[in-house]
Amino acid sequence: MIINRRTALKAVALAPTAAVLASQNLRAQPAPAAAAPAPTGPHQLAPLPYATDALEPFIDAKTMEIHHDRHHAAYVMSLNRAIAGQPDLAGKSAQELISNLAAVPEAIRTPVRNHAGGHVNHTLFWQMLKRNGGTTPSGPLMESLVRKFGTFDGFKAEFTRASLSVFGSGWAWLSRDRSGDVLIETTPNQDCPYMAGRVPLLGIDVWEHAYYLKYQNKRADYVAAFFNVVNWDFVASRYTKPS
Ligand code: MN3
Repeated sequence: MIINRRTALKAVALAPTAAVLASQNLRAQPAPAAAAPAPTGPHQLAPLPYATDALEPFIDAKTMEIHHDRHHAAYVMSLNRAIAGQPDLAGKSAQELISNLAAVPEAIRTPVRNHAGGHVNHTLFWQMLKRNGGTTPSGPLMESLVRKFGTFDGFKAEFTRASLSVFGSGWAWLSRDRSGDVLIETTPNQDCPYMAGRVPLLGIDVWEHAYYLKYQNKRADYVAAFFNVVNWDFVASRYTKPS
């Protein structure tokens, strides 16, 4: 067979490349839903306590929408899936589950750790933020911060350093230990200070999904912006609450 240019082009057209096949496969996938289906199980996703654009320009609306409606929703759904068929666990809150992981059967301990941790962390995170936040705390929390870090700016610098030090995905926290002292710590993945018997007061999510759309690789800019939307009344109230 004589192959002229036309038949060669035709042959190419009839034999799609792997890349073309892959892109057709991608197109055949159903588009991801804007929001995960309602969870079936004891754990529920509460709505954001404010509009998705409430924290603009510091945290953008699209990031908040995806972060809450998809990421947080997925933690709730996966937690319900993990504890399905475990009637002993169904009555426990996510906080109770992560505060005593030893009581969770070993076969599901890792998914419970990850997804109950993600549920608790994000439920707190939304409440730790608000429109026109920022400023400084007052009362006993402020006294503790000054005692520990010298000044409020000293605390901010230390918290920022911790946030930037997280390698990979995780969180930085201001926590309260059993003696009532404040401390700054970081956790990997969706681990939470509750897992170590401490009370999380303020946390910053430094997973890339929390800031990449607006800040890309500039995590330091995201951390600096975060301080403009901290709900210090909520954080201070956690410092004085019993548990
Ligand atoms: Mn997150």
